Amino acid sequence: MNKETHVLERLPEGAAQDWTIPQDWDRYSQEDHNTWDTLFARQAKLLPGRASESYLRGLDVLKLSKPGIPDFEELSERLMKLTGWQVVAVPGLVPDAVFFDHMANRRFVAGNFIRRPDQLDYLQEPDVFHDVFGHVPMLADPVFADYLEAYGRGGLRALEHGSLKQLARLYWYTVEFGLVEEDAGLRIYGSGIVSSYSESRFALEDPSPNRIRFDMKRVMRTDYRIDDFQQNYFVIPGFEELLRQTVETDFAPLYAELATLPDIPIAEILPEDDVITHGTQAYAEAKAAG
Ligand code: HBI
Ligand code: FE
Repeated sequence: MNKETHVLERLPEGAAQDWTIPQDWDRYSQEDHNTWDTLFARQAKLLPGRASESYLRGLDVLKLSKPGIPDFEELSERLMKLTGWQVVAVPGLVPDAVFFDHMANRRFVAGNFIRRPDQLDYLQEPDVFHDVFGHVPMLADPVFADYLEAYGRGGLRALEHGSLKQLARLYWYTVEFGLVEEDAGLRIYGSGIVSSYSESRFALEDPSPNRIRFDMKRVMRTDYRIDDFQQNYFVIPGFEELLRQTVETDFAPLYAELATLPDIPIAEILPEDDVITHGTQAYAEAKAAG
């Protein structure tokens, strides 16, 4: 999931003008399907009681437990009926403008390859397990579906303002690594967490990371790491509130204001933060000490 590096620069041969490619479902080997099934079984056991109700409902209504790598056409048909979204295949990390344009039109781009059996726990580029298992269930939630479309439109505007860095942090701390406070307690919904065997427990249960109530401006100032577990998780009160703030925020003045404010170092807690867990940062410090 290292997004800073391997973004494709030129339209690959065989890709359409919108950078999509056929999923080519028939080309997956039995080993590929087995990898999906292994990853699926591992996560399915961990997620009840940890993942958001919306996420678990999406997994169920989209029938993602069916064995083997999902066929995007079949998946899109189900998703289209629920929220009007589709899943399209791309050959890797596509340019930002392409990524946002698909999103603004309710098309979620997904890698069509799957990690090798010796890479079950870590890989740099988003594969079909991260993209489909991690992201797509949330798109069956009508409110989250609207949020991601609004984000896509916001991304296109951020490109014009040169404020992509700030907006990308919003994506990171919600879509990829977000937590939500539900009646039953804290739950995970970020794709990078729900698709990770170790981070799905770390994000909720480990004393190391900070867990801070979501504030749009604060999040947009906060650095993040792409190489290891997060040191901060931001907690939304619900998806309605996330959508409301995203739609109601006038981003042009916000970007202008952000340009005058310093970035917030990764693990720093501010006096005005609404803190749920003041993390020990023991995990990150042990890693840094080698
Ligand atoms: N392309 N396929 C793909 N998947 C991503 O998550 C992605 C991308 N291109 C750009 C991008 N993400 C990020 O740079 C934006 O979130 C800012
Ligand atoms: Fe992702």
